[in-house]
Amino acid sequence: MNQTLLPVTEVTCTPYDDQRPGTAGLRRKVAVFQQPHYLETFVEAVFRAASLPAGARLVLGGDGRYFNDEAIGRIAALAAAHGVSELVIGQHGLLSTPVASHLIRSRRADGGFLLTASHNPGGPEGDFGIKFNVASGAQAPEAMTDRIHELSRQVTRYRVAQLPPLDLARTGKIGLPGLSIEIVDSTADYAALMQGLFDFDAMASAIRGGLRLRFDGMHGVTGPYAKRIFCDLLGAGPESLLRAEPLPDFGGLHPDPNPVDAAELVAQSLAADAPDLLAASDGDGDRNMILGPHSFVSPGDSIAVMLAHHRHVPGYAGGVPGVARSMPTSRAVDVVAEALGLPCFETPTGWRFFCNLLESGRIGLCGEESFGTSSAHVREKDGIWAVLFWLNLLTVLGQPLPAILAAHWHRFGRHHYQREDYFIADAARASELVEELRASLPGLAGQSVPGTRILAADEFSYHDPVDGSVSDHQGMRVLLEDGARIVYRLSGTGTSGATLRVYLERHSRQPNAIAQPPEVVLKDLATLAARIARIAEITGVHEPQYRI
Ligand code: G16
Repeated sequence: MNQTLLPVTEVTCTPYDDQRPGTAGLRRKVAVFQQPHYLETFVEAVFRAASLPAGARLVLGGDGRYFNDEAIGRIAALAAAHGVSELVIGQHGLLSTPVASHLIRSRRADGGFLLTASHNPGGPEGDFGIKFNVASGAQAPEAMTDRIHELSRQVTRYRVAQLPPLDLARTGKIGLPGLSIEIVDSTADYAALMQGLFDFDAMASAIRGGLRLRFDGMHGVTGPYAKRIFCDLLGAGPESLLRAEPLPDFGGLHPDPNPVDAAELVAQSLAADAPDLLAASDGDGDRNMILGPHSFVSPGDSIAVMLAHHRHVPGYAGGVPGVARSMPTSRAVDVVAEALGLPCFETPTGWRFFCNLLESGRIGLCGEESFGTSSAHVREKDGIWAVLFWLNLLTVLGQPLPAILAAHWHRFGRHHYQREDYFIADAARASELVEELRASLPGLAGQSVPGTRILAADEFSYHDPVDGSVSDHQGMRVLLEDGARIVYRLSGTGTSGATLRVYLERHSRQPNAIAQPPEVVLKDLATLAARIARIAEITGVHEPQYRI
């Protein structure tokens, strides 16, 4: 018997040439996505590259930024025309990135579209993005994103089904010919996942006993999840949440949880009556920043402390098989892994590189300098998970956050760390800098520099131990004889110009040095890094736009 299907229209178009996904999906200005057929061309290329089974099930949602809901309707129309038979969509079009990954896994979906430009600004003048995650919940691997780009240049026609307008506010099922759409309130699913990992009774009791939490949602997607978990389930008061209402333009702010963009929270951490734990998450809920009274936990320290104490947290009490960090991330976690006798993997920047390691059971925790941390519970980084991990640690260790950090540094030494971001409006200048630096690498080893010598200089290449793939040109590193390290790479998440990231790191074991702030300990390294790469001469940019 023939099944009745939605009417489908074929549309002809001219392909675009610029749809190569970056570090995490395709990110462009909203105006670029609003060009005729731009979104459809990319999504069509994803469908062609993904080769989904007939009657596939997909998850669909985003961080609520401007253009989110319109994109959901248009992607749903393409999906139906491609024979997708089930769509799971977040209520109000909202799904945080880790929750989308979780839903893909828990609903046994064949993949999902995540509509986000993460921490990039939103609104009509801001950025938009589309990311495709595969059936494991992981971001599409590099071979697939290369294929998507190749196919996007060949799309001259696509098909769309005619769907009625979707009411994304109302949860429940919408039955259409050949297509079932389920609008889900994902906060319950996510809270249940977190309850399986953390000791909610102990955390609630600590909050009842006076532990004070402050969470800044930065008007991104995490507000509803934070309210459900921190307030409804753990009993924190409403004053614990800041900017917890998702807004399409993030209130005009840059929703990036770092000390510069979340300066207000940092100021609260420095007040005399600072809460015990302060944290922020980004637009799509995958990044996190952790603070305590007069303390900032750098992302590299965060994953290191988590690893050192993971057996105290119920979901990790059985231990983890290993850990991973991206190459530019501080090596603080390596020192802990070595002490625990665990393997520590070094991957390129980009969460997708952790996913094979997670999927094959080689690692149980991973983290990145860009304020991302997570575990094998999903295949994305997870902001609220990181906050709960720290809250659980404060509860079981019974020590204030600054004391936990100080004890960690006392035992393992401190990896002073800083990232400098140089915004270079003319991307050609940035490419020139990279080419020149690459050419200079072989001659750097052995050169004397103030106070020490360059031990080695190379370009990072990753050999994936699971699928054997090789990823070249993943950042240039300069190692000094005193153990300090400089790393250079270009950002893959921006939407205009180029951003050169310079990562500085020095490991200190002496109490005097440990007590110093990173900007003091790393000052000479910053000067050396700028000199080696001839940043000012080649680009005309003399100062970083950000020091994080
Ligand atoms: C993405 C990736 C991360 C990466 C970060 C920074 O994060 O998922 O793995 O570390 O970009 O990338 P870049 O240095 O190339 O700008 P998000 O939170 O933006 O999705």
